[in-house]
Amino acid sequence: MFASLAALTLTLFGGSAWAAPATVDRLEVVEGEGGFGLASFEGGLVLLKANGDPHRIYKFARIKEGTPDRVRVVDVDGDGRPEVFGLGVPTFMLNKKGDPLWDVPKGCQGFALANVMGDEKQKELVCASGGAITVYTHDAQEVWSYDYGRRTVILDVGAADTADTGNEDVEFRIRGQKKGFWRISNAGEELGRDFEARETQVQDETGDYKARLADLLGGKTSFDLNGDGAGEESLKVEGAHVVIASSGKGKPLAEFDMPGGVVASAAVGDIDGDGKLEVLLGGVGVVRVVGFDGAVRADLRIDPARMQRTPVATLSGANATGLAVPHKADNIEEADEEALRELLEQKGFGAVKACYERRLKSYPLTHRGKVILKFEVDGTGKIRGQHTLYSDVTNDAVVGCISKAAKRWTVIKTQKKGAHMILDMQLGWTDTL
Ligand SMILES: [Ca+2]
Ligand SMILES: [Ca+2]
Ligand SMILES: [Ca+2]
Ligand SMILES: [Ca+2]
Repeated sequence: MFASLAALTLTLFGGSAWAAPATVDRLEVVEGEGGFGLASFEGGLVLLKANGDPHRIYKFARIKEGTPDRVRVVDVDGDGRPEVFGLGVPTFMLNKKGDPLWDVPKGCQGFALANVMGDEKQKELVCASGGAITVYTHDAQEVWSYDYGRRTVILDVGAADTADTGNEDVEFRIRGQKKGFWRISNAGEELGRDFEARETQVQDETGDYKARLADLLGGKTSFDLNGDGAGEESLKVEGAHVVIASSGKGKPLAEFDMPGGVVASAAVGDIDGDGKLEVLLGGVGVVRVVGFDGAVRADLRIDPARMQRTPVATLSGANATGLAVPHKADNIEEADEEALRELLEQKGFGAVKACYERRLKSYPLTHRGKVILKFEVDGTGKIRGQHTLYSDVTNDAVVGCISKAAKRWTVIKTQKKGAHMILDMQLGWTDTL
């Protein structure tokens, strides 16, 4: 009787309450202005600041087939600083700020970075999804797409300069066909199948990550942690015991047991650009940030089930012309402002916020950014037209929703023909662990 009750309890709570925290099996430091640490684990990645605050959190599921890599860190725009790619469902690329620039919601079953066109320094993104191969520029513009039909599953995407043109052709394998690769020219024309793959994929910036990690954790890699130019520091890990040794002095700079009992990953780099290095250590459900002085700066809890994205929508500017009734107001500009404020307080901006919130809930990779909309107001105070003056939130659903909401607004004090108002909005989010 007891046994069956225990089994029942496990079944009931197995899904959520017993979920294990994620093991951080890869850490990187992306240096430079606005730099960050990158922690990757099954279920997502976290970008973090030097003080240990989460900067951005991205959750994504593993693609069952294809590449075992979960993240790739490669400089695709040629500015010397790597970009971060999440390879799963969704598959995405982050810009310098750590914000989404490009994404494929269903994920790429096959993914490659190659010089398909133009400058060699600027890599193109090759994504196989939904039976099609699509090439994008480093800044997310579509170059060409080749459709093999929805039922085709494309795997093992690569690229090679087979015709010695300086640009690479795309190669791939289709599921169920063991031999022979298909090839498409760099211009998107099918060259046929049964080729032997000559794949020359762009390497991850971090090279052979696991070999490098072993050297780092075994104390073989030394670094000048405190920036004094002398006394090289090194990291030695035995089980959960961590020693940051300084060869110049007898006493270690830091010595502790890793919370959670395991060190699964490590990285050393200058996250905040102050010239002194930080050490990141990843374990089960935790990332520890150690400062140049050996002090523990933060322990971040890594549990995908607890991670939250909260939308933040703010009105950074608004102005109106012609809303106020001229003969009723002494100061037209003030009266216009008053009318606009009334509208926004009573019904306006809440609707804008709701539009962004709803979209972010259904798709967490919705872009962040600025949206400036101009609304035309008719003599009855109704919104009659809307123009997008600026938007880097490249999602029409958000702007469309705002536009729809605005049609229900009424500007109470308008009388004048040709009245309009301009709303300058900032749409984004904050992430918490
Ligand atoms: Ca770059
Ligand atoms: Ca290129
Ligand atoms: Ca030193
Ligand atoms: Ca630093």
